[in-house]
Amino acid sequence: VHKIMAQPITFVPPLPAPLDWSTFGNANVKKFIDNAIRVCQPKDVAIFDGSVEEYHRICDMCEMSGMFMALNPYLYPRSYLIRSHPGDTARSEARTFVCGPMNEKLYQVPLSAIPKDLGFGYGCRAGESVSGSKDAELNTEQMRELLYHEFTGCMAGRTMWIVPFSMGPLNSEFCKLGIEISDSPYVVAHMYTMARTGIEVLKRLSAPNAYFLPCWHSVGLPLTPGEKDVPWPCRKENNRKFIAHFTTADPSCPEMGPYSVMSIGSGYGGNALLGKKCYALRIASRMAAFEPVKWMAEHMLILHVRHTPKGAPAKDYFLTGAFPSACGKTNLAMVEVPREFADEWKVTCLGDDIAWIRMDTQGRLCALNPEAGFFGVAPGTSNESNGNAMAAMRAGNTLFTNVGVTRDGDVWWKGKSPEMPEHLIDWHGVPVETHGLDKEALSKLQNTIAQPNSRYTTPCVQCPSVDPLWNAGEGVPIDAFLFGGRRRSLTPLVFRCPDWEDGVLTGATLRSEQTAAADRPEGSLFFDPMAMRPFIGYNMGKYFDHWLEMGRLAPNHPDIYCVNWFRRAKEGKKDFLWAGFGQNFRVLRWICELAQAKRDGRPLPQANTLGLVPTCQDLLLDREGVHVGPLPAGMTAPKPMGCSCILEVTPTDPEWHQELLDERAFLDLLGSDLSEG
Ligand code: GTP
Ligand code: SPV
Ligand code: MN
Repeated sequence: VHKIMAQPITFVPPLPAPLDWSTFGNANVKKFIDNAIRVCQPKDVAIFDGSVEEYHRICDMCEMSGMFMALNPYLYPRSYLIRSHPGDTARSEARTFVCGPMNEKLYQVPLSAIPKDLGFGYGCRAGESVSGSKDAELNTEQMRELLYHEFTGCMAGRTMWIVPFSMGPLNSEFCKLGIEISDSPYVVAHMYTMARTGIEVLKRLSAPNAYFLPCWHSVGLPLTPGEKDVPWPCRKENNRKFIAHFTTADPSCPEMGPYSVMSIGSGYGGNALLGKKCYALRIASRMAAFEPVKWMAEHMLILHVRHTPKGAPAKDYFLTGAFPSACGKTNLAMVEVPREFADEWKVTCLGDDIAWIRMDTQGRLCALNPEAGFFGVAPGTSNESNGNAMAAMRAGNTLFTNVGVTRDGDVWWKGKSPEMPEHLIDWHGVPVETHGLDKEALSKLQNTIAQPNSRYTTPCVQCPSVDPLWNAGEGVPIDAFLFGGRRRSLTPLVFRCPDWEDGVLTGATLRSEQTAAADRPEGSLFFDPMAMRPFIGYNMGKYFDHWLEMGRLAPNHPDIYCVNWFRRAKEGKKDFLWAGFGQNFRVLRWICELAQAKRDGRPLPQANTLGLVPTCQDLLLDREGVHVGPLPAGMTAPKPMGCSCILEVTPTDPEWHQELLDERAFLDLLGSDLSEG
């Protein structure tokens, strides 16, 4: 209790003498670091060696400085709560820039010409249309100049950490290296969990030709001598944040290749952990399309379904799913098989956010998770909805950002338990009393305890359902790609696209209701092609072409499905019609059965105009949504999961007509960049 309520302590213990950075790395590494030190002018420089001791030392140091607050070690060993600045809680899409070669555009039309209600006028911009503010249009070289200006002296009074990291296991052909320089110990601690860091990466970087992505990160708040730091340094003004991706060589160091990332002003997840969305999606998607051997970098979970029918050998299926931010990737990746299926079926997790996909010699597309940890949405996570995530957190080494905390050092957010604990401290650090409040007031209050985009960060290995192959480095052959968003109407629970081209069109016109994961109005409908709209690192039309090409290159490509866990009743109660979470396994099971039918060469059932929609029976439900079929001994029939209306598709519904018009208008925005294919 004392620790959690304590005011920040200003004394920071001195670190042991840092490793000498000049003793490792090839010529480019040295040049990058020399340059970064010269530009950022930090107080001192330290290499993060990736050891657990070093990680603990950073956590201790952050605890002393007041940035990290230790949680109850009996509940969450070696775990901390961190409260960000209230204006720095999500990805800043409007401040994210992809700077292409001159004249290259991410979109064919000027951003100003895109109607806002098509949900397309935000996010990445490139080349000629890079703009720092409404009135200033900058080209790539001007943008680089601006970022160098912003970084000049930005680390005064702070330690610059050098974090060499690998996305993907080092023994893997998928693996890509990077070096992130950062003045945020929060970022360093997160990189330890989310990426592979350490001596082996350092050694690899000593090879003369070793490639790494130069990643610049700073909170952008230099300290004057004697100035007291704040618990969460960042830039308060949104328009002073920049998350810039360069895709052309820096004229001052062309030998480092075309790519670099420069991020300043935010300390939050996807803005600051540059291996994640910046490298593994934006830069990697570009590498994937432009390298001679084509591959894919997608915003996808990866899971493994194993079916062991009684008396028969086990059958394995691998699935990936692309859902926009906060639409259910982590939860599906860790899905728990309901008891009624647990005798024969098992689901294990390979990744929850990003998939790198390459074709194998058999023409299959194989996926690998380049990350090493989970950066999961806290609200809604409970022992009931995602026991695997809860167990992973409880195993310790977990960093919580912007959640609430109880008197006894436990964490809390809406949905963690049905009842709200009586004494809580909300994510702003303000004590909240629930005593004497009525039901309605209590329910309102629940939403304010944790920030809606509050997160937990925990290592993959701690997830009880982690797949034995998650770290193998080879990639697993995918049977099905799932696309899905939050749609309150129209889209049924699941349908199977007739073929690859149709599936690509379905993915390209994916729409979802905006969530709290980015800085845009919540609830509004946005197009989010392949759940990649904020992460495509090049022209969107070319990205769709790349998808079509991958289907042609890989004869044994996966089938494509579309799912929607979020349909609601048209009238009356507006609750979700489908129980979701563990019950989503019914959909996975149906997909695996179709994959097996395909392997066996059996014909598939007839499809309607949209694609193939299962019957209730296919999901082992009756029309009221009650489980049909045998139950394990002692188990009573569980309550309904949903009803048959979640499978209904009504082509005559005028909303469908409008949907198709909107899709056309959206695709028309790509103009001549959209190929005939
Ligand atoms: P990012 O990490 O931001 O990319 O999000 P994500 O796609 O991993 O989403 P996540 O699994 O964290 O889920 C986001 C929110 O949706 C959480 O509050 C979940 O509780 C909720 N959610 C996930 N799956 C389901 C589901 O099947 N049904 C319902 N109703 N809610 C779900
Ligand atoms: C998302 O927004 O898709 C996330 C969180 O997974 S972040 O790492 O911030 O991008
Ligand atoms: Mn997630």
